[in-house]
Amino acid sequence: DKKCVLSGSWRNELGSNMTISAVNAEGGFSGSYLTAVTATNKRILVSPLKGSQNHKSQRKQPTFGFTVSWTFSNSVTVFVGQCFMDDNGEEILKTMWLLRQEVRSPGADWKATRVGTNVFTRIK
Ligand code: B9F
Repeated sequence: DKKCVLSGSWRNELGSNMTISAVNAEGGFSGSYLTAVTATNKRILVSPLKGSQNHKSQRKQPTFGFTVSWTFSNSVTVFVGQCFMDDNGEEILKTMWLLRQEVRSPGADWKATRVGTNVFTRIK
């Protein structure tokens, strides 16, 4: 039975690209993320990501999480998701994310977090 493997290159429905390194024995991985979108006119740069996969008994469809620390802004996005084998035998990552923006004061906290979903497919 084919297992869903996180390492490799992926693209989401926005056109963002990420590359994930090999997953180590502890489930840890790193990689890089190039977002296709930004809500400001900042110049987009490649940003590093760090994450971990739940490794208990080498699941076929593992859960994982990773953080992208944006190099071109004072914000971070955390993703959580699961690596699935779809009906065509293709790997697909279903994720949800929280984007935390830097704000000036606690009173602005209410508007500091965005939420969404992204679906990634492997770049071949
Ligand atoms: O647009 C974000 C940003 C942070 C501070 C100024 C600009 C950084 C890029 C986030 C990319 C998101 C989407 N790309 C993707 O692939 S991460 C989740 C989505 N999936 C202005 C203030 C806060 C946001 C915009 Fe900004």
